[in-house]
Amino acid sequence: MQEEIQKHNQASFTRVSEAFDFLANKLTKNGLDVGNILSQLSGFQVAIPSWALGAGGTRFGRYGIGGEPANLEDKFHDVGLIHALTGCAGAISLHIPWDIPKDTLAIKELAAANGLVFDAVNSNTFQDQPGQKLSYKFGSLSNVNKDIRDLAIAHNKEVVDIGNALGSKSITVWLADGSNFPGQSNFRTALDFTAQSLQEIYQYMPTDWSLFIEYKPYEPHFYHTVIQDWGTSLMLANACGNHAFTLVDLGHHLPNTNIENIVSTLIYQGKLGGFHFNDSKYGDDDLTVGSIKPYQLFLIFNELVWGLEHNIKNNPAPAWMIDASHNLKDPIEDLIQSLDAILIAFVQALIIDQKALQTAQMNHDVSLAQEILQDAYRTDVRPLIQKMRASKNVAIDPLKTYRTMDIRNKLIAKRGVNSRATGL
Ligand SMILES: [Mn+2]
Repeated sequence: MQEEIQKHNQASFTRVSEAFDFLANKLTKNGLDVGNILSQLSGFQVAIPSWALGAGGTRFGRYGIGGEPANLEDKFHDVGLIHALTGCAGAISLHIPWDIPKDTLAIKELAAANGLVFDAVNSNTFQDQPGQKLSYKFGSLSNVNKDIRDLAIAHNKEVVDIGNALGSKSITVWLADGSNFPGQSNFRTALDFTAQSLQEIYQYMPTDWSLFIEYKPYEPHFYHTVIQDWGTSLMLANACGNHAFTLVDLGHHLPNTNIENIVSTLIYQGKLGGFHFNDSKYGDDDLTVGSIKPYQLFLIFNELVWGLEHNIKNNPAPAWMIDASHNLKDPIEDLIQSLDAILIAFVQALIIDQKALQTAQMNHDVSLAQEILQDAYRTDVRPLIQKMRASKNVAIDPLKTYRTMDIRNKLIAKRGVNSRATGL
């Protein structure tokens, strides 16, 4: 694999070198430390969730892509492949129970062989499992029935145990709990039960673990959601303790929400635990990162970079993950495009002239402040990413290499055209 990637890189070395030198020269003149930017880029790793390697579905249907990974081993292979191509997908995030490892030791070895570590594990109380006696239909951690709450808590504890055996250090809880009709649920009771249930899960975690609480304004329920927004998540995290954090999923906001402002506020409180990347036009569309609102992504990265550089409350390094659904594209191509978009926004944020921006802000120079941000945003930073990739011996142009190597057809030949990813 490595050798073949190198073969494809050969043709691009001169082009990359020239473009990089030109850009690096310009950035250095602007007072930027290009070596530092390259090393930050090189260290940036985004987790791929185990459910992202197959074709996604809509409420109306699902179309397979062919050669999908039908078991956990194949999923590791695919994430390992993306990591070998891009150099920035060095972690996998498991969904339980869709992807319960049968042999922990073997799975750990498989991860290591693919250069992967285990990111946050994800629990699932948004659907009933085969043979489950009590149902989550009317809620899980928030349910009025204590036996159902206990079942959901026990599941989360089991997910912690599985993650712990693998070397994971965090659990992400996303609750589908809510109601569809006024009067169906008592808001406060549901919230109170949720707080108690989360605290029980939190107490169970090893002390070096983190709990990430994900919020979402609506869907699957359409009248009320128990953990509807970042404020509710933050409140619940604070009620748990120091190792509980809010997780921001880009698609989990009402249209036009200022997500960069939320990110800034959470880092200010040291409570931004994790981040789920995707993009959307209307709701939780789960589209390719950067495909619809790349400027918003850049503005979010501006807050992330600045906030973590001025980290007054010691916000830990957030867990980055792509949480998207691939309904039309080859999932591997979609993930490569998402990783590219994330790296581009990250570098663009790194090259913002922060000193000049601060001066403009102090002088109430609104026009100049906008110019400074947009100057960074309009810079083609891809030569920096290509240079980083060339020096890491991964693909300079991952998507092109993936296609030239004809990997999807090879996967189809190996796994079959009807092979379907588990989960979803
Ligand atoms: Mn998510």
